[in-house]
Amino acid sequence: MQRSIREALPRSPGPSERSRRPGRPRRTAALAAATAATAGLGIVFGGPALAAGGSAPTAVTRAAIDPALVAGRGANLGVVEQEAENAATNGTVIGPSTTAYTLPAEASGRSAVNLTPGQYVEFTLPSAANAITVRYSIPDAATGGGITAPLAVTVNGHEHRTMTLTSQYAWLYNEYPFSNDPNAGPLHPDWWTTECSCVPDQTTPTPVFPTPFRPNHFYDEQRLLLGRTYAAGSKIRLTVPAGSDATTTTIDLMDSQLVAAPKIDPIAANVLFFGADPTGRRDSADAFDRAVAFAQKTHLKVYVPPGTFQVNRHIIVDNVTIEGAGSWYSIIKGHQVTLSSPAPDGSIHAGVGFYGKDASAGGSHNVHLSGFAIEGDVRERIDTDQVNGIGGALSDSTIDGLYIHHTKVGMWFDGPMRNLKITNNVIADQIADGINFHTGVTNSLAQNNSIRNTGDDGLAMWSQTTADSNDTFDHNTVQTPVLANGIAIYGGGDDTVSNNLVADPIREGSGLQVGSRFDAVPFTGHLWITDNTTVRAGTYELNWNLGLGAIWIYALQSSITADVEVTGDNFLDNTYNAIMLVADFPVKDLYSISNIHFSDVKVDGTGTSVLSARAAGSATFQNVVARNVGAVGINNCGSFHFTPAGSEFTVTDLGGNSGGGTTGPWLAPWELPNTITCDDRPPVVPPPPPSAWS
Ligand SMILES: [Ca+2]
Repeated sequence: MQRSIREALPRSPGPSERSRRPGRPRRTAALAAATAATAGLGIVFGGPALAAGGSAPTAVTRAAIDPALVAGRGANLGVVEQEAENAATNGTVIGPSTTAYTLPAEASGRSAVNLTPGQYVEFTLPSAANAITVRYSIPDAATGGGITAPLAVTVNGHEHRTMTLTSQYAWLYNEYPFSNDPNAGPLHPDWWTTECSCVPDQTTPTPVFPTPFRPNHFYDEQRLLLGRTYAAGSKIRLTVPAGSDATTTTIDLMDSQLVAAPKIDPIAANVLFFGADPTGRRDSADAFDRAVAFAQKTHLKVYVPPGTFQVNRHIIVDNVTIEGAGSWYSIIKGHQVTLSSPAPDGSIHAGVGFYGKDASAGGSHNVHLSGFAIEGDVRERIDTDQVNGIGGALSDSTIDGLYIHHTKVGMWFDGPMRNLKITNNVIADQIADGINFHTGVTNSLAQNNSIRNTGDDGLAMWSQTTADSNDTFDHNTVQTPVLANGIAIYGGGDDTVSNNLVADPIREGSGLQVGSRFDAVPFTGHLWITDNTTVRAGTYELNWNLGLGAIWIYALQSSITADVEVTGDNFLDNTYNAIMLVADFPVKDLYSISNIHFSDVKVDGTGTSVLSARAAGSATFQNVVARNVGAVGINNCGSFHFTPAGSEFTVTDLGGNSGGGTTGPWLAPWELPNTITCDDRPPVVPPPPPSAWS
């Protein structure tokens, strides 16, 4: 058994221990004319809505699950989600499948619809809408770099528009830090490689890997203002035109919403007054700097009217408010620029971003950003590049209602810094993380944000060298991180993760992670993980060849002994386990996990166990109710010594634990307190879809 367990664990630093670097990651009339003309909005205010189509709306979901099952959790941004696989189509439904490196696995709900030219998918609106967001995938170019292809949008058979889809920001390949080359062999032949269970350059004959090697990050999304409001019952049809260069167009989902009219602020330092070009043709970075400097002197806000503004570098913000007309109207868009020589911070590219001053220079304070979009142009992962949407250190500041797209990391903060509030933002299609509180970020909040398709953790607190403390991630929705975790807490103290909805993590991570890794300071004080819901997490870990848990508590660089309270959480449709506690095998006798407390938890559907314990330590359980459990309720391996004294991991039953599956109650007396029930790879029993608890 021990031999097989050793084989299941990675030999050498693999991608899951990839090096993580800082993701640094003319007035009213003219204004109105400029904004209407250049933004191409064509909004009709107060126009009549079309008559209802007369058929039932396409099923409305949240993270591809019945909204009733996740009520009160996740973000509420007035967006209605409808999955393509639930819509009318003459295309082909793909999935569901959780197999990494495939199109279904990265789709919301692990399912989508493939269209060939001429085919369509049609959504019937459940409520009035004037804007849609389409999440899709189209193929890469044969040698990488992406293609563009059209998608026709009609409403009730009229109002023909064409979206230009792109795969220029999708399709990464290979091992960390990934590549845009679909034809390359492994980037790291000196790494232990799971596909061959070998180190390729130490193996004879040298193994050959099929290309594309590890394709991922397939999807992208695009927003469209419909120009008027359409009533509930209207049918929005997405059709691939004949002759599209995309052999297959995959539609994952459509979001619809009612976008408010542009916000106008006449008493402000309007960037147009300072020379900004709302057509996006001329570079507006210097104009933004002038507006910011003027606003700082006069204590006015900076106002960004509707339009597209080209900015290809950082705008440094300190003691200033920058307010747009709304994230659908005020678009700040950059090209990636290759620097002639590296910047002092190591960047070799510049890109659009709003940055606080570096913490070593005191950071920035009193910065308030709201109501605009940041559209980046990042197509590859270079961890020394500072090409994030928001960066630097921002204390006593707020970030509200932004849309951040195609940057490396949506918001990456390097502390120490304090008292930042991040609310009501949408972050999509990132090369790396969604939001990262890195190094000494304290008393800060990320609330009611939507994060989708990140290339690394959706939301992270990373206490590298200095603790993040008294921070909260609350009421956020995180969907389809293609690598790593939905929400990850790496060290720190007295932090809270509450009321979030996390769905569809894909590989080398899971829904919620508590990890002593990446040189984080150890956990101290408490960590409250309260009233969150995960769905379709508990992912397969490729390097370990093991199923994870929807919540994954991982001791790698220190023991986890802080008071971790997991209360009121629901773990739904777990591909493998609901809960995994694991010390990495080489440190299993050095580090343990204890003082972990689960209460009032619901587990609906596990492919394998409720609890997989692969560490020394202990946990308590109270009112943990499970059903549709696919394997033995507790898979207890402890630290793998298998002595007559039983497992090194102790389970304490505090009462009220009930339910189970085909093997009996999940927490049965015979398993207590530390019966060895270790089974590396129990057969996976796919659970039925989650349903209401009566
Ligand atoms: Ca879908």
